[in-house]
Amino acid sequence: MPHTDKPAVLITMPHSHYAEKARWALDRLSIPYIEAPHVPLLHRLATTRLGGGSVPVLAHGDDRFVDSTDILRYADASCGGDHLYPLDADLRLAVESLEDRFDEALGPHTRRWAYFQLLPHRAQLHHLMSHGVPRIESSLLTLTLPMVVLAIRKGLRITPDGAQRSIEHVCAIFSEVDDLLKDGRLYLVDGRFTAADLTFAALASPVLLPERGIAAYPKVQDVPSTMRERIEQLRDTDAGRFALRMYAQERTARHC
Ligand SMILES: N[C@@H](CCC(=O)N[C@@H](CS)C(=O)NCC(=O)O)C(=O)O
Repeated sequence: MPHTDKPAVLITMPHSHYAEKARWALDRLSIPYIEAPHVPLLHRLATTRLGGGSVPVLAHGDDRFVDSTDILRYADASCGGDHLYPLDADLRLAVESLEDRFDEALGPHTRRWAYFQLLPHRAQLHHLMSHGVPRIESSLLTLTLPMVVLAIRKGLRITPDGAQRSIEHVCAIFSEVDDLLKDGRLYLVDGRFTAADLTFAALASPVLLPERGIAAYPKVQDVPSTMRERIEQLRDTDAGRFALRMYAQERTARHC
């Protein structure tokens, strides 16, 4: 922990699932922090000032963490370790490799598919992207939303084909998790909640919309019917049920 009494500051966008991954870890380990949510594009003013780019960024004293995995490692180490990452080297490796796999092969695809579904629905999108941000940013988003949508469409290559490929990637990762769970285990590694479970559940949240999840997310009954049907299919898999159970049972504050 740095030599400061001030709480850490977590820069986020309200709908970001990587930000949710970091927020979950900080909440779980009861690390004091203040969240500073920003609308897309303006988030870069806050993150670049701290030496980062994407969200989340965590600033604590003089320390800066510009990637969700680094934030989880920092949170775990701040509490003496063995909370999100086992001390045992082999188990830690197993947790870290699943975390990397979900970071690389799940998070970008749940995001692309969900954006494809929601980008045409401007009122819902505005709500999603402005939840909790400074009022001035919420007003500005009314003007900048077309630019934000264009930037997201181009930057993440949001096309019908891209969305189709992404949902196939999501299903492949869900099948991998289904296979891991086949032996009846309750958690992915080490019989207890770790960064692997947290990362899977947080990064799957755009395709599951868990009730205790990201506050800005719409309810499943309010999303377009094609999106809702797919979400219901994914919820009805072992991996989907597992992620929802992690949200129901493990999205709680614990003292470290
Ligand atoms: N590897 C990064 C990925 C974070 C990421 O992709 N964040 C997205 C939001 S979900 C973002 O900030 N996109 C806008 C940008 O890159 O400026 C992490 O784990 O923190």
